[in-house]
Amino acid sequence: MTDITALENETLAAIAGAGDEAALEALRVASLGKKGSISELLKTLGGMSPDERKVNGPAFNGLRDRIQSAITAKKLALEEAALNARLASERVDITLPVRPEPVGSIHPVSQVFDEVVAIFADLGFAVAEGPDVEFDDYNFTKLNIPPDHPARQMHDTFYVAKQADGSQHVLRTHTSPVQARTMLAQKPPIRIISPGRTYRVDSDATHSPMFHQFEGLVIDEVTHLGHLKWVLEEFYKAFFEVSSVELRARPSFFPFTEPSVEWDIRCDRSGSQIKFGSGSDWLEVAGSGMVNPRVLDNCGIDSTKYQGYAFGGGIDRLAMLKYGIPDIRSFFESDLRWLKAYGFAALDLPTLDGGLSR
Ligand code: 2U9
Repeated sequence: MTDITALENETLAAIAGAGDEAALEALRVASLGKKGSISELLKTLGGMSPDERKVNGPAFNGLRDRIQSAITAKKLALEEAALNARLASERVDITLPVRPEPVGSIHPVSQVFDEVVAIFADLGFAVAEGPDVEFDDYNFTKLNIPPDHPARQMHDTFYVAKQADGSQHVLRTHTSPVQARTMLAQKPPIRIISPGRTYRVDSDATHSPMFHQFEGLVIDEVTHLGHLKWVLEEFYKAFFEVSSVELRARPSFFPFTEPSVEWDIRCDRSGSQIKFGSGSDWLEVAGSGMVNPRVLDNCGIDSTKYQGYAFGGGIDRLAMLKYGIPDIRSFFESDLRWLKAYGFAALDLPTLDGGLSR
């Protein structure tokens, strides 16, 4: 028995002193492994008389269990110590200042995109998104532009090869299909904007084959052109960061709205930079109208109960106006020197409280 006590004390002391997991594993093999000291001891039980086994059996097994528990506890302690050492050595001081030199910048189109979203969010509009490659049906037919309608020619569409089932896809020519999808998916009241990429076969200083639009849609039991005008005024005031704007309405035509209205904003072009809110010039800024009841019916909305207004404008064009960028093509040339000149500080998200553009 003295031998067993000595073996236990010796093994427990070695376990307590193990410096790492490899040393502990070596100790486990030396005591509990196939030829380990305790395993050898257990083997001697076979050659003992029943009386001897009655005394030594529980003693040997107890020894084995206590050594096993000590090894398990030590293993856990070593793992925890290793993890703590790693956490201490890999610690990152998140209070350190960012790199002093600016390493990237926000593209003006992204900046204006975020500004538009921030302003309309403040006016209670949710953002809706949809695919760039769209069904011909959603891009045109549901919006009251049936096949062979002359209005399709206004859109200079990029067509995608026909699908095996004969269905036709296009690169969306406006974000209007997002509104059609929203009306098909949810019940009024609806109050959304759909900013995003749009595509048309067109390229010059003021047109790009890929450009960005924002469109808005409000559907409720009572909506009218007065609401629409107020929303646009609030938007342009906030966007151009002026205390007042004046909008002028001109009758227009869009298949998806009836009546349709285009809006000009009062501006001053006498200086080197265009100014908004005063002056004797006018600049076209948006198209709009009351949603054509046919479009409501096509999109599952009861046109006898609900009515709505919609509007749309160009995001790239807004960026050109606000930040004095003369050629739309420069947005997409990936010229780093241009981005350095026109880019915005990263992490400086536009908010109405913190300031839209700084
Ligand atoms: C639905 C119903 C009506 C969206 C509208 C305009 C007028 C418009 C263009 C102006 C210049 C976009 O950037 S631009 O090319 N848009 O003039 N958009 S009304 O009307 C809708 C949309 C969806 C279901």
